[in-house]
Amino acid sequence: MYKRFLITAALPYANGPVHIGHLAGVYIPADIYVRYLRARGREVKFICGSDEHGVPITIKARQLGVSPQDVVDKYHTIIKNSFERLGITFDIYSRTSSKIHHQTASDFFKKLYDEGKFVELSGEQYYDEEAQQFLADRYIRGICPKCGAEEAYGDQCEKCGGTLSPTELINPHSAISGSVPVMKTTSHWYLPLDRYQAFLEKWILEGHREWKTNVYGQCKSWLEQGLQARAVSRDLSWGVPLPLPETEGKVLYVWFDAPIGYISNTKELMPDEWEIWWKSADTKLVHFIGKDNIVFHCIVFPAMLKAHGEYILPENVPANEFLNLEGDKISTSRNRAVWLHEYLDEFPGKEDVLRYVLCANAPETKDNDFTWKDFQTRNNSELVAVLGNFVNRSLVLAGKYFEGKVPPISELTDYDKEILAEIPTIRRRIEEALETYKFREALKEAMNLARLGNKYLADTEPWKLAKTDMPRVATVLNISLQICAQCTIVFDPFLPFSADKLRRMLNIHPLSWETSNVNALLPAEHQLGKAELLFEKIEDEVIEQQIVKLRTTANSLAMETKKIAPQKESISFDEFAKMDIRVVTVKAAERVPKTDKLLKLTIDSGFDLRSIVSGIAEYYSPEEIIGKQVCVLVNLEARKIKGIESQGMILMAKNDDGKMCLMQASAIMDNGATIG
Ligand code: B3M
Ligand code: ZN
Repeated sequence: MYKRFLITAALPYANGPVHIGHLAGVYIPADIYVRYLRARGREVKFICGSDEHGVPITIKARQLGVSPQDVVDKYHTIIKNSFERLGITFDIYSRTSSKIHHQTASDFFKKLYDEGKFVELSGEQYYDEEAQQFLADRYIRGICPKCGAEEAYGDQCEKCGGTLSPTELINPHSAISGSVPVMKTTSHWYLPLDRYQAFLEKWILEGHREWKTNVYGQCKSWLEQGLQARAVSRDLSWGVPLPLPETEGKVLYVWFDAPIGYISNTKELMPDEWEIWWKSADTKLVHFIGKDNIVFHCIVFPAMLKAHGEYILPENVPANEFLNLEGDKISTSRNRAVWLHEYLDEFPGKEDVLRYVLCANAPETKDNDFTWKDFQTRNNSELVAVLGNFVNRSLVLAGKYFEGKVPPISELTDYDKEILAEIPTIRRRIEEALETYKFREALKEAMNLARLGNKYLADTEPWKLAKTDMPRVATVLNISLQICAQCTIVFDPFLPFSADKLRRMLNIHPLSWETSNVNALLPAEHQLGKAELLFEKIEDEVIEQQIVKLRTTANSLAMETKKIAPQKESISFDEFAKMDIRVVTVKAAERVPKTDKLLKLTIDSGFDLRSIVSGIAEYYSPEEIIGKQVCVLVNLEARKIKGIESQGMILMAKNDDGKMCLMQASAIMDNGATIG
């Protein structure tokens, strides 16, 4: 009933390369699905592009000392190129810094604005007076109130994973200038999602019970919590400027503009027909994403589309879970990943091995783990030993006994008929699995076709009949070669490079998926091509190298990109002189309950005893620090930390990686000795 299929894949942030987690989660399943739809003769457009706005990109730009445009130009090219090399067949891979996207996104916003679909709310937000800009949550750092971790972000603590709001941070400071931010009033526009609660409950909870359980479940819990209004604008200079007067310095929130990138990329691809793809009920729209993007693709973007009123909604959002690497999280910032462009350089000609392993091991319903050992095992004992072995034996025997031609078939035994009858059954199982986004299962069924061929050869042993019953050898090899031809069809969505190679060995053009008559695929006397190895074994040392590489780069690159905090704005001597820093002695110390980083200290300042709360419990136990002479800024305004009055701040030295140590006088001094 659908006339066309509009398939989108999550727009990767252009602040780093693509890694195997992205591939397993999003891009390989999407490409398999699109290749399958095309093989079935359906009209398909496969849409993607770089997501080039948002705070992570501006942070990366600051880290590298370049502009955000430089960052996205670099990574857009790397990402686009590596997808092409892996055979990901987008019809367009564009980018959200394009003019057409800026225009499309701001028009989309303006329509909702003019129709009163937004609410405008003013509120207090942290502002960096030195950098003269409002601070997005990611740009505010401070001590996590939940666990005491230093350098927690304004929206999240990476240490304990707690969700934070900037005002909860202890000792908040700007990640841009390091200064203490001030609260300033700013206004933003919000999409009142609560107004779409009833619609979304009906559309999802009643209308899409067929969605994957991990997706349906996440939507259900979001809806049960009750939807809140979400900001659609931000105080940032990098992004799609708001199409409203007096809003310079404000841009569309990245998660408002990015999904509209699917529309603008389609518009770029088909300037005249894009609307039929996005506005006709007989278009099937499917979003391929990772699980962290479910709420944006199932709740926020559909609410935006509904608010706009002219667009269709996604028919399915088959999100995958996460892929881990050697038992731990993949981390871009810690360079703990297998980067696609590096894999392609280090494993030339093995694109399909990665496609195979990441599909066979895909985190379709739960997080899964990629190990280099499993990569090797699946290559050697599945691709080489089953599919490669079957194809090679069929072609070598045809070369040996029939001059490389497809031999004629004579009468069929019951076993032959059984084998031939199994082929359409396996194909049907592959189709059912692919139609319902079960790519692991579909690939397993495709491998069952190769297993069927392998078993058929092993059971009939044509090489033993060559002397006595050539007609029988001919029949067995004819059927084996028909199965090889079927393999070029069913493996094409998964292993396009190998399917091409197998077609060359069989000397055939691409066969239509709809060809169901297995006997007619390769007519008798058809001249085959040269037999080659479809896959080659991967040796232990190759895998060992990758494991060693992961162990070293996962730390070294973080070291290489270790950033020394930039020098702060210069200050006058008078400003410095305002600080009153003293040598003091720690008289008592205890852990702050329910935190793992905070100590409550009682210090003798020479003129009083006072308490100070400090985030040093990870480096000093109470016993270790009692009796030590340390340096304290005694005239810092007192503040409550976890309910404890803290009067001053202990001076600590801190590395880029967070390691800290006390600053101490090089000789015993009087308590209260001034430091200046
Ligand atoms: N840029 C990818 C991510 O969250 C995000 C997807 C946008 S799709 C519109 O990693
Ligand atoms: Zn924390």
